[in-house]
Amino acid sequence: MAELESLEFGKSDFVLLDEVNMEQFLDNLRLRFEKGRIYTYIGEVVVSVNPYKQMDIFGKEVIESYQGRELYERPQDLYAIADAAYKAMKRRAKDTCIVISGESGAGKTEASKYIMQYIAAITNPSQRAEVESVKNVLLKSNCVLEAFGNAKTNRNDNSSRFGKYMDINFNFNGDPTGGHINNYLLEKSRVIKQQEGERNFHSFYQLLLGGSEEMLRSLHLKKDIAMYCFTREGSMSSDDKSNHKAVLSAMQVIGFSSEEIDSVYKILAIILHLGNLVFDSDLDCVLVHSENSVCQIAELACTQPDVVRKTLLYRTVATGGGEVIDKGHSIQEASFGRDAFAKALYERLFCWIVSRINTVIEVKDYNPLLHGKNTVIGVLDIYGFEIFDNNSFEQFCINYCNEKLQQLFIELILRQEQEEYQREGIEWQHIEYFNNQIIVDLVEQPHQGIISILDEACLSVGHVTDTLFLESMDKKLSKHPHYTSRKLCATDKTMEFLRDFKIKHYAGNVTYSVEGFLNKNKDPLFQDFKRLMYNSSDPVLQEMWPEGHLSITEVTKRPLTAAVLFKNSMISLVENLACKEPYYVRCMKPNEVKSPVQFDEQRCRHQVEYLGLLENVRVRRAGFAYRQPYARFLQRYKMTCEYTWPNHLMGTDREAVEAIITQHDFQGDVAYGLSKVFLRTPQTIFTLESKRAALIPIIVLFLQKVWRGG
Ligand code: AOV
Ligand code: MG
Repeated sequence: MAELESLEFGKSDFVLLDEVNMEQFLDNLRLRFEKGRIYTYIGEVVVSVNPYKQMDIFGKEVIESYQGRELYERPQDLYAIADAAYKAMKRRAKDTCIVISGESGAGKTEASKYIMQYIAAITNPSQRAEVESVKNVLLKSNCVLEAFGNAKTNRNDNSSRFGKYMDINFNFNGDPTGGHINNYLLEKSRVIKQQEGERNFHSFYQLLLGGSEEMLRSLHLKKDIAMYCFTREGSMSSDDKSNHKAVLSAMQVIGFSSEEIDSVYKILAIILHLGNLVFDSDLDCVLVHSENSVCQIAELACTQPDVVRKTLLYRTVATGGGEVIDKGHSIQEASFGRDAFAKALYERLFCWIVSRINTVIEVKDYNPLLHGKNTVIGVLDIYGFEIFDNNSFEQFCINYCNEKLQQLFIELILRQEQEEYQREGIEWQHIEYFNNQIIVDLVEQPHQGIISILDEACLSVGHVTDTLFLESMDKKLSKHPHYTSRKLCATDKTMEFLRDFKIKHYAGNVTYSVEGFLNKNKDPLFQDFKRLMYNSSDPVLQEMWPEGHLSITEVTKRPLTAAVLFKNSMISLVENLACKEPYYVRCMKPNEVKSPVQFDEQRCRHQVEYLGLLENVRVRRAGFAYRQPYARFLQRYKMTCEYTWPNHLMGTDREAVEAIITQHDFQGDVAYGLSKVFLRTPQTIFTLESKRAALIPIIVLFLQKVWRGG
């Protein structure tokens, strides 16, 4: 049976390939993709290919058919991974995590949703109300976070523009008791500007196209995305309207009060109105062109138009003598302030939504003495590796994050293998990998790394420009094998003005434009805006801006820069994941055109290469391709041996397994660990499977006879 299925649908596990090489790997992947088998194992890692069409392999019935069965006994699926992580957590009280990786548009977010649905479906069989409510909030949170944190990019119509790590807590029964969401660096520059063909965050379009007449009127908005500078670039989607309803209802289910929901939409409206503000100059002072918008912003922000106007046009500065004065902006400064304010408003709103969800799902009153050990499954869904025509600071951070996760994959997959062999008393064999640590170091190393150099540039006094930052990198990194700048390579004098640098990432070369790096890293926002928000009589706005109470003379400390904050959060994320038992889903994108039928061999080859999948297979096979606990192995293959069928009379399960192995003459291919039997070549398991398959009809006939009493 296994053989037959192999022929028709390809090999369900890449370790079963006759030979481990790119051609065989791709042939198998293509065959399975064409046959609708989008998941394939490498040992316990799942490789997933985006089907770009709805598959009927998800849902309640499928979930039911999975329960109680083991990883290798089911059609390969995401559910199996979720189930394995859940069982390890429940049976062995181990914290586990599911790390979903792959480039932008490969299917990570969809996979994470199926995993969450699976966990929700198999827990709380007794339907206890408080557990049901936790599950409900966990599931509904997705819809809200996607609305505010996802956007259409040129690579993915629903691209995650933030990183998300969700912990789900379980009690000793294995039922969810709560959770916690960590969010990582939202791509807030999108609020004010989008690349051609892209959109702002979904939330804006949902509000404009789905908001009721009454709501839009109260927000002074019109149902027309072309009227707003910040949404004009994007186009409508047929889902915006219905998604708005879904998000509203999700917020209600989660427990947002109606005042809070009002504040959320007011903030979106303030941002849209800010985008339409134009500054003008009249002799020696700068004016706001659009008085009407100023009044609307003031009304929505629960403050006075005069205060809003002043905040937009002046900033308070402390002079050397300790005096505080108002200094008028230039037009450029005023526009810069407006944009920084719009971005900051959105970012704070997003973080506030996450923390609001967290207060609802945070485990409360958990007493380990009373309730047993509290265990956790973490699910990681981040923004995937991406290359656009224009790559800036955000892509730099996103791609660095992917380097970190690749590094973790390398370490854990090697470490796990090594540990398993050691634990079982079996010798381990090393396989060569491309280790991307060198690129991680290029970015994050103290003093010599790009983030350090960037920070140094941001913190130095005097007029430092993006170009000076590039020069500083060129000086320090010119010999680094993964760094080049166009300027360094330029022979032609005109090339001196090029402001690009290139990193040879594990997943491909990316050229970044240094333009804006310094500003995005410093991320400055005039204190006046913070004070404006802190003084709002809207409690939600006020809560979002606690540092607004400081006066200009009290603001002395330089905050950490965006890149340093991001680096620190990545380091702690990786530490957190590394101490859990990891389960991996490696997502792949079959083509660039979102086609359900096209298998673009070159693109797939590239992904197999950089994801290190061949090496993954080799590591898995170099030692032992298959391993199974003695009891499980015995249960599956006992029918193939006269000494073990129907029941063995040996002392231990291990001895019974030895009897099966000896009967088939596989001694040379097998090692006996402390709790598991290890098979070196996949062929052995093939042979056993086909022997078993051949016997099944005979056994069924026999049993039917017995039942009929014949
Ligand atoms: P990503 O999370 O990996 O990209 P998504 O999960 O958003 O990618 O998937 C992109 C699109 O591919 C989805 O919107 C679906 O249209 C389709 N898709 C993915 N997986 C499936 C599936 N299992 N079944 C059907 N369609 C699917 V990014 O967030 O951009 O890194 O950063
Ligand atoms: Mg995503």
